[in-house]
Amino acid sequence: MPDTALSPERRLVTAIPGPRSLELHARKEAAVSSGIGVMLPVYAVAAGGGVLVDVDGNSLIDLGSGIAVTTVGNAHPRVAAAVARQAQAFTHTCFMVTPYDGYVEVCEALNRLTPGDHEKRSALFNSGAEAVENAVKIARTHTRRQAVVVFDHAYHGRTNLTMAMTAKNMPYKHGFGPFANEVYRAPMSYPFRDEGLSGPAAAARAIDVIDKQVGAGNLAAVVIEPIQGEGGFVAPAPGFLPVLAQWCSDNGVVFVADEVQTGFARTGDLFACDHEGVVPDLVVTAKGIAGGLPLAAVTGRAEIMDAPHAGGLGGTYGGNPVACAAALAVIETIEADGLVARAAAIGARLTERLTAIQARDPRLGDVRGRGAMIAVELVDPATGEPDAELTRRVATAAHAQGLVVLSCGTWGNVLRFLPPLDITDALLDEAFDVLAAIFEETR
Ligand code: PLZ
Repeated sequence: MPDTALSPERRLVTAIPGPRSLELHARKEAAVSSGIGVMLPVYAVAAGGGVLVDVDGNSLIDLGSGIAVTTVGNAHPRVAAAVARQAQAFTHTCFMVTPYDGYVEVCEALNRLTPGDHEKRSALFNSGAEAVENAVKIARTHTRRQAVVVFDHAYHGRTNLTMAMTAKNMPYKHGFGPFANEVYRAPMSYPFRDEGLSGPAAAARAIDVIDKQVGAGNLAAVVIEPIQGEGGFVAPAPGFLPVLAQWCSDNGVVFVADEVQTGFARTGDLFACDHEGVVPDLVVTAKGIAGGLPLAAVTGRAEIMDAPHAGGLGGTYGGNPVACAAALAVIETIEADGLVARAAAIGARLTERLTAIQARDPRLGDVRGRGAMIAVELVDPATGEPDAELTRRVATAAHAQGLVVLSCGTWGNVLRFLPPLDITDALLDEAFDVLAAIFEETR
């Protein structure tokens, strides 16, 4: 049996993926729909402390957190204990049948922690996409309007309504239409590709499109990721979000922040909106909220959240008690372990490492992001054209050397780094030494 012990180190004992992973992957190919893709077919047996151990005994440095989910650390002891305790008490009753206090407590915490000190209410769901859909339902009942505005490069999910809201065709939408209607797209602030357009000017450009093509009187909600995730870690220029939020407020439009990827300490603030003091009407959270258990939420102004008729929102599993126990442990951990500050420190470290590589290598077109949500956009230095091929080569080489790195971006040319916040500086430094060498080798 290979040694699969968890220790905070990069340890390569076979090729990546190793023979046991390959065996499991052959079974996957035979049993799992090929519609479910796998980025790196390394089959996990344990994870935590910034590494992931596979069935062959390899230990990989985790720079992905399962797509920004295990922010407090994988199998964090406080989360694992809370889950075990709750699972032994009861696993489900359905909150809509016979409720329990964990659900209420999570809502109280969300109401307290999300931006703004107005009176709030929350509702719990299972996935980010489901919560985004519910935010739209709530905004529509509140405003009695139908249109929804989203942005270029946006990602909001894979359900029918959220596919319509997501920008990128491949792989999310191709062949899956027809899509929900009354969804309109506005231009995003994308500093690297906007040629110096300021945040307020980019907001004016978006507002003009919204005003001329939709009309505020028809518009229920503007839904935006404060830093776009799948779309390429696009952080809008300063002033973009505040101007947009103010326009929404002036026009009776519900401003919805999709903080599914950015929320819960990820960006070096508890929520990315906090960075510019933006107070959304509704905030959508998921991913990092529960340390890996499926949970999502919509939180916002009481008068908006209470607009749907009684019984109009819900679902069998929404706010499952085990997931709620995990969320309460996550919230406690963020505070106890000082994780907001830790995310900011990780961001500073990664930015420094990447800008050092960038100084010698113009293919690194843009280093951006905040906190433990940092990315580099790779381009052809001569033309500035996106270089997806280089991105693939670097990611593949990184995987082979035991780094779990993800790519993203409309053009597939962005490498993104989303380490769990319990990762050590030593592991981060080792990972970026490996990456620096890969950039040298791919010249
Ligand atoms: N909103 C901002 O990032 C999920 C998608 C992975 P679910 N992002 C990862 C994939 O390829 O399916 C996401 C997000 C933002 C909504 C969602 C959707 O969250 O929990 O995946 O439904």
